[in-house]
Amino acid sequence: MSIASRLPASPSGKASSSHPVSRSFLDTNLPLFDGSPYRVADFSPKTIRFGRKELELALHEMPGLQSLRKQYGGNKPLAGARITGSLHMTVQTGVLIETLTALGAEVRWTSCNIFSTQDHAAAAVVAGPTGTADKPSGTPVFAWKGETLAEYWWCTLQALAWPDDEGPTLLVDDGGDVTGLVHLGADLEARGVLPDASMGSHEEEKVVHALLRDVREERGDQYFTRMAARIRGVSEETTAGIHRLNQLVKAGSLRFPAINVNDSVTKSKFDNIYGCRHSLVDAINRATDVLLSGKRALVVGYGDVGKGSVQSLVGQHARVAVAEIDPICALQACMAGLDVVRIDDVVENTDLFVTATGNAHIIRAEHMKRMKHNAIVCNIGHFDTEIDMAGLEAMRRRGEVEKIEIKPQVHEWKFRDTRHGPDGKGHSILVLAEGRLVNLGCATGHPSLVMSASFTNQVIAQMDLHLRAESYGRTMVTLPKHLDEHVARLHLDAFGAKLTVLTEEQAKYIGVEVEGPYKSEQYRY
Ligand code: NAD
Ligand code: RBV
Repeated sequence: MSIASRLPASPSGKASSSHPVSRSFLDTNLPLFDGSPYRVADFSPKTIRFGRKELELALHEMPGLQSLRKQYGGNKPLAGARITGSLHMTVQTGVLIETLTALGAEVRWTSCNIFSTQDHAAAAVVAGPTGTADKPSGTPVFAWKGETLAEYWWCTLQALAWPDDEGPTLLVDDGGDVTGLVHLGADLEARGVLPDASMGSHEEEKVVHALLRDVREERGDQYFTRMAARIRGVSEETTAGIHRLNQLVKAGSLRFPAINVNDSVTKSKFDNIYGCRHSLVDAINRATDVLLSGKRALVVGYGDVGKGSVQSLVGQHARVAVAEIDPICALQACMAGLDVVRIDDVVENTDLFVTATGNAHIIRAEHMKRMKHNAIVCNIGHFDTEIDMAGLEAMRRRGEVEKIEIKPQVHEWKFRDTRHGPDGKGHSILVLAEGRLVNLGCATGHPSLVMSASFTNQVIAQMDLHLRAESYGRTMVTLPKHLDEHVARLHLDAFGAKLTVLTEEQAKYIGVEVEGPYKSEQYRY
């Protein structure tokens, strides 16, 4: 199916730009600067209604966001903020977007992954709570499920390209792609380097450089420099993005302050663990429907995401082993009663492989060649670096393996010259979501209640940056503990939990205030 036929032929609303019409970007058939108010897959009234109903149900499960709307909706603390978001365009993210706009912000959005958009959520957000297909009154969204890489980076540019050319004042990022694009664009401009696709070392980098080259040719050599100067700060959602921001801080090249949302306790110790506990098995079931009980599973990486992933599989009574590089995490796995193994020692007799390291080159093509017939291979880390998809592709080009689509985001890879498949012929493996994060590619990500805690931190971070970003300097900070405790408190009622209140005497005895914070900064939960 061509892109044009998947996208609305003429998105409603007028394209608004003072610039001449752009050339189209790579093979997208989309003008580099589209000027359209939105691009989504399906903007029919039926899809909008479905999205709206799911947003309403999700809001009920997101008490943190409800509470922020109640507390701040009246005085619009985000008035004047122009927020560009790059975060999975799901139902839960829809509720986040509409919380930001309820608090006064102007918002433009894109997804941070080519497979994670829920098209009905995107449509509902564009229509807005009171708008329709004919008269949308919501937020510009540029995202659809199943983008190509060129479409993905095109969407990211549209979310940054405000119609009046002024750009965003704040970013919400998940994984660092939008922050990285602005930084790379501005850095190349500062160094006087003309970007070119040949500068990229792999396919995605080539697309990014092609985008920067085209922007340079159309908008000159100050486009990203000016944009970066206007951006007052970013709040980053996930571990992978925090790694990238740490590298920028270390190199002294971070251009605006960053709030590390991931390391709020009510984010990483909930979303990364309990979110994955819900959504890993959900994804494997939706993708394959294979029985997990009694099967041998290997989870590579036993950090927060690995711990949630293991719990998810143990809940199905799979026989789970873990691979780790860190002795502390490996010992934690031992204490949880798990075998700690090396992938090379178990690759032939494992039924299911899950990578959760945030690292690269974890499952290599040579491993996949040795796997059992119909072994399932998937990744729940942020990027597609953990499973060697490029290695598999190279084998496919050499005719050594065949790629067969079972359904979108579920592929059989059939090895031609192995002999341990049926009848002593080639074996197959099943790769989910093309090696990208499986819970958002094959399912719908974490449930609303978990995302409520993460996104309450996001909104608090955005309000804080809007109020006083400059006070942080060009560095990365986490939100203070009393706000972390506040976010947790906002979610207790949903469970009917009754918190015990300290007496003055008890508070004095343990050296805290009655109203908190209750733990030192070093406490690990
Ligand atoms: P983490 O740092 O807590 O855990 C990663 C673990 O992997 C660490 O314990 C580390 O020692 C281990 N590791 C690193 N290299 C390894 C290797 N070669 N072999 C074995 N183990 C190795 O990070 P996290 O918070 O668990 O996040 C992991 C990834 O998941 C990140 O990319 C993050 O952005 C992503 N994430 C995804 C979701 C999701 O919904 N899919 C949710 C949260 C985070
Ligand atoms: N994530 N979002 C969802 N349902 O919208 N599910 C997971 C959702 C986020 C989560 O916060 C994690 O850190 C990030 O996706 C990884 O990209």
